[in-house]
Amino acid sequence: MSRLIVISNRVSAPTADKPGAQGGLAVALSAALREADGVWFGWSGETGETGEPNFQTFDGVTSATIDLPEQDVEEYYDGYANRTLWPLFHYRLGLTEFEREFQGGYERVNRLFGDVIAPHIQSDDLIWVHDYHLIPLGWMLRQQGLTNRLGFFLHIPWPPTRLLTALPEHRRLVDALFAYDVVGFQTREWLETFHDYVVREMGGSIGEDDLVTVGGRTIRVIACPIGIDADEFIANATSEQAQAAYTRMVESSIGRSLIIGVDRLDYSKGLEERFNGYQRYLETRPDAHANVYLLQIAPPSRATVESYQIIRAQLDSLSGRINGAFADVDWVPLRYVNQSYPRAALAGIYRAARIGLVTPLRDGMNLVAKEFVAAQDPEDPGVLILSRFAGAAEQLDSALLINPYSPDDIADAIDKALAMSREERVARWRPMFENVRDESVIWWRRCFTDSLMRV
Ligand code: GDG
Repeated sequence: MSRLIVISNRVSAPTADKPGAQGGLAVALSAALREADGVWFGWSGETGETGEPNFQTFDGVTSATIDLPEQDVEEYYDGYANRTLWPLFHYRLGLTEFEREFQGGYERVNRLFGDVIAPHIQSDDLIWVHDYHLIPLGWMLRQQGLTNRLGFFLHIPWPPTRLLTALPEHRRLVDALFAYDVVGFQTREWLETFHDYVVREMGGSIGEDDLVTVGGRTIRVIACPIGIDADEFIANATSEQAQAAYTRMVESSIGRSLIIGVDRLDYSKGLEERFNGYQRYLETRPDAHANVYLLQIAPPSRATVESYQIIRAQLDSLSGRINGAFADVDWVPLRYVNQSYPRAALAGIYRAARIGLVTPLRDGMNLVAKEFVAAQDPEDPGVLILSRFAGAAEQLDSALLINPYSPDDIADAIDKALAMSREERVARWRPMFENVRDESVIWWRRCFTDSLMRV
């Protein structure tokens, strides 16, 4: 059996210093690494001179991390990954920064990853690279003479061709993807936008059996939606910690319906639009006041990037305005919380909610939507309101699908969800639940690695 080598910007496998539960991706990949005697490579998150990777094995999983010099972190991670590719790939041209230094840093760090990792690769290892931080890594590894089976999975959307061509080095970036044998996207939609680029910009062709050819090179390009560790999450939702969180929510709700939002604080998640939609609901349905409240959990992320500081300040002021305008002596319409909660507690909170409000403006997949579905009580499930622009909408199509840019759409969906009969809630929830259970994160991992093993 071949070893599996996973490479991502950060390693999220549990280690001796961070032994706790780490989310579905870490669980699924750790299980695969444990079985296949593999290694997970990535940046340690620390700044310093890059030396040999620091190998450690915890709970049967080996991780290997390197430090990066401060300038590399600024140009590669804060710069090209988070100020250039992230906004551009989420259709936010206005937030995208084009700096030659960022692109230089990106290539430098990808080359560094290649140099450091290549000596540790054995000839029949299966290599799986993750996400937009490391697009050129496959090419760098080929430069080192590696002929291994190489796969790449993109966790975020693939942008429309006309948007992508705003990136000065777009062709170079996409050319690098052709060093891989298998490239995976979250949805059919991102796959088709990629095909469009290949045909229009590269003069390539799309063949049978997911094959894509440009020049003399053919690779397999697939759609393979990521899922959650459904069994773990279902068990989570009825655990003691979840029960405690559930009771805490129910008691503090005093009969009011809870609407829940959970997101990293990121401008792609449509938090401002969500608050505006909720405000529209409150303005237009004065009779419903005091019967509902919105709990938004939003732990800060990427706080060194200016666009994240701006969105945070905007949400602080918008949440203050909403509460100032609508709150009563015994009712606060919006509880806005910038801290993170343990996964089991989140599961209990999802279960206590009447509505899950998931309104990204663009999202590769969105796992919160799937976690919300998994956590519901089958006899009396809550309603998922989901942005049609989340990758998850392809699978969770019996949710109330909305346009997150429209405050009226959001307000109407809240109204509809609160009035929905139990029968309709169950009928909408069941197919979503079956999807979340069947197309789990383990299914996703197999979907990708099976494809890679066929090479
Ligand atoms: C990228 C893509 C794609 C959030 N708050 C807390 C907490 N979370 C957890 C959620 C969920 C995860 O963070 C967020 O996952 P998402 O999928 O929603 O979003 P991104 O972080 O943007 O992830 C995305 C994903 O990659 C996987 O491919 O779906 O489209 O953008 O699991 O529960 N977890 C805990 N406390 C919190 O307060 N413990």
